[in-house]
Amino acid sequence: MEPYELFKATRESLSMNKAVIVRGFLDVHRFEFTMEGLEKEFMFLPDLQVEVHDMKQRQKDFSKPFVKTTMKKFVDDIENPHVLRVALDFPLPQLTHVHPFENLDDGLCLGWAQTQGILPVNDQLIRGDVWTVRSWGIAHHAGILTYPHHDAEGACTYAIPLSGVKVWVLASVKHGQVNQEELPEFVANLGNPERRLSEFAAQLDVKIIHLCAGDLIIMPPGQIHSVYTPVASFCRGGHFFNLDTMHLTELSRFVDTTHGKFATNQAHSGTLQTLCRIILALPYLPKTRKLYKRSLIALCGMILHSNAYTAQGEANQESESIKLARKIAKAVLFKFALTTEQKYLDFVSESDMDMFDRGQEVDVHDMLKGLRKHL
Ligand SMILES: O=C(O)CCC(=O)C(=O)O
Ligand SMILES: [Fe+2]
Repeated sequence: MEPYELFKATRESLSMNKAVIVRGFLDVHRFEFTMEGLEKEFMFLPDLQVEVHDMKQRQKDFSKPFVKTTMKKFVDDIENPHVLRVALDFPLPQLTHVHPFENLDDGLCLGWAQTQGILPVNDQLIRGDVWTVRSWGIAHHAGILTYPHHDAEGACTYAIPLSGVKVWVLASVKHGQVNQEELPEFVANLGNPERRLSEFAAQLDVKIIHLCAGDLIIMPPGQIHSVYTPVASFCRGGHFFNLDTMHLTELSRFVDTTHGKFATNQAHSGTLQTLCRIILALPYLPKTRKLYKRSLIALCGMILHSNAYTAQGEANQESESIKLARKIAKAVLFKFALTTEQKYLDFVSESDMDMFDRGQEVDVHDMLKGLRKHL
């Protein structure tokens, strides 16, 4: 398949809540999961302290699995049968998603790259995680299970094992089995280590994928997944936001807000800034760029009613970009007669609607163009 066709098909699948797998995507035969290999590939500093999850600690207290070690010691322990550890989230900002998939990242492509004529980036304090969540590495010792969860903040996630194998379990709620109101509790129960995925067989469609070195998986926002790593493995991946999956981002952030500490693995505070930047680009979208009703409304609602999505204990943010994005968001929601927060929340939680549906295509480009005067 031509790269551009592959990109378009992937964007379409993600917006329909379907994960995408590309076998043999990256040539990884030169990569070696040794300290030397990591130094060569990523310039890792062997003596730098890293915080890792230790499985003995996790067994004692599920919420406190952390221990400090060095990168070198972590890699040496791959051979040690008494130590079982995983190092999550090494930021690897030097990596970008591999072509053609870097263009799925509307936060970067539309938002941060193309709105500087509207609001210069140089004048804005940008949260560090805008930069660090976009690409990272995870390193596993052999035999580690990551319990079912969805990734934080309603981002899409991609992952490519560079070595080893991963048994990647994708779980999706069967049509009509769980409604929006029940979803936070349901996701929390799924992630409870005392429970088993098989207990939820009536409500879930489950697919088991063996992800080999070089294979790529891209998951839509909120995708429930559990991962077993049978042999030591290094995996690279990243998070991104896409305009056509905003209805799923909204749903996932709704779950995070309600049951945050169970359902997610970390918080990404730059999300709001990136979503604002995507909104600033809306008045400039060409007619060829399709817009879907529920996805567009969800994007605007997450900004205009941002307090509804602030994770417990997180401070509200105010900035020039939020003020400007709110003007656009308000006008869009007005167009759909969603003039109050309650009307908006009723719309996104409407029980007749499939909560994973992006909605019908809407012809609002002329209306959006008219909003350029606010910018
Ligand atoms: O590899 C794992 O154990 C977990 C990976 C994961 O959950 C992710 O990349 O989102
Ligand atoms: Fe995950």
